Amino acid sequence: MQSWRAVRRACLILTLVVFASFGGTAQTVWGGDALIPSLKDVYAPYFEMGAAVSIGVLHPYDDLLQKHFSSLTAENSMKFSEVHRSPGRYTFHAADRIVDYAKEHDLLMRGHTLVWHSQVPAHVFLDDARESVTREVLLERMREHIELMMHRYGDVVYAWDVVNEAISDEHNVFLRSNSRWHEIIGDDYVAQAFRMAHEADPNAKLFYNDYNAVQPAKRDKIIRLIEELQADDVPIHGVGIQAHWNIYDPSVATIREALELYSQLGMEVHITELDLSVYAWNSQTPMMWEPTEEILELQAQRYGEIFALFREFSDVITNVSFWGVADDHTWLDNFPVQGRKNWPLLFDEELQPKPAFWSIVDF
Ligand code: HXH
Repeated sequence: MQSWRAVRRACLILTLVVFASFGGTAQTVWGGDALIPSLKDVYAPYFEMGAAVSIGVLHPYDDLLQKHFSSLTAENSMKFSEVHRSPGRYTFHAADRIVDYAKEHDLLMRGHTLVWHSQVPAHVFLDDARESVTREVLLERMREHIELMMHRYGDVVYAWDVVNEAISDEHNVFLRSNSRWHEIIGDDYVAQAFRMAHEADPNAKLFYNDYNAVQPAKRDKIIRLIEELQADDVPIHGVGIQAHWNIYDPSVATIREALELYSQLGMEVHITELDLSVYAWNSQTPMMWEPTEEILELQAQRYGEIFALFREFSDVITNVSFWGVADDHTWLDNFPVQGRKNWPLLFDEELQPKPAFWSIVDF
């Protein structure tokens, strides 16, 4: 395989020489950007390359998005709370803008997400007297929402996270208990959502999406859920592994084991929300003001190993999407600790490729 780093170094030297002899024109002749390979081109033989976006980054990230990615996800704009904040008040502006951008630039879109316990307004579960609605009413509202979203965006969105995060993290608990969908509808709410989604758009690929999805206890519960759905002939076409990981965990062996088991379900796997936090999850790792070189190298090495694994499983992994584009904007800046900066992505705060970028294109 070609070594992009060596090619880049050679070109850089050449650029400097040309620059020295012809003055200011060199930059336009050799334009630094051309030396950076396109992620989506490098990975075209393996899977789609995606990124989560909000409308605010479409313009600043325009070059990066068009050069490196073949798929987009709306980070927040398609969530229930964004499109239907209060009864009868629909706000599609942001989602429409992202979908129009995807259309304009010929990008695929993943739809995120239809049925989730979080970022869903309370009114969905309440009647006019502010009492909980019945199962029948909630099923009707679920159907309305699913149809609304899938009909509006079905021409661009090719895969939907129909249900997000339904499995409990608690030992010996199967479905998450703090979900109003689960509380009011009951255990079959997941199956109901998938059936409604398939009726709304029979061509859409329907995914179940979750975090901690390679952690053995949760992984096994996700697999059990999917096997139960399959046994009941519920239309489901893929599993989404969020992959909010960090530079220490989970181990490559743990990820491999999970991919092997998920492969056996006979469905597609999407890596839906990839990022590698520089802090261990929920741990006491010290706060940094800047990532050190060692940390960036460790992150690069981890990204390299993880993408080698993804390439190995490219017969089942069909889309790998990052939860963001560059380190200047990431949801991890405020999570789990408010105000704490993080650097989990492939491009730095100046939108330049990081060591992690080179380690996944240089193989
Ligand atoms: C994802 N959840 C969502 O799918 C996505 O829509 C959102 O934009 C970002 C991430 C990941 C997540 C899951 C659980 C969670 C936080 C984030 O809850 C915790 C709360 C405290 C400590 C640990 C987890």
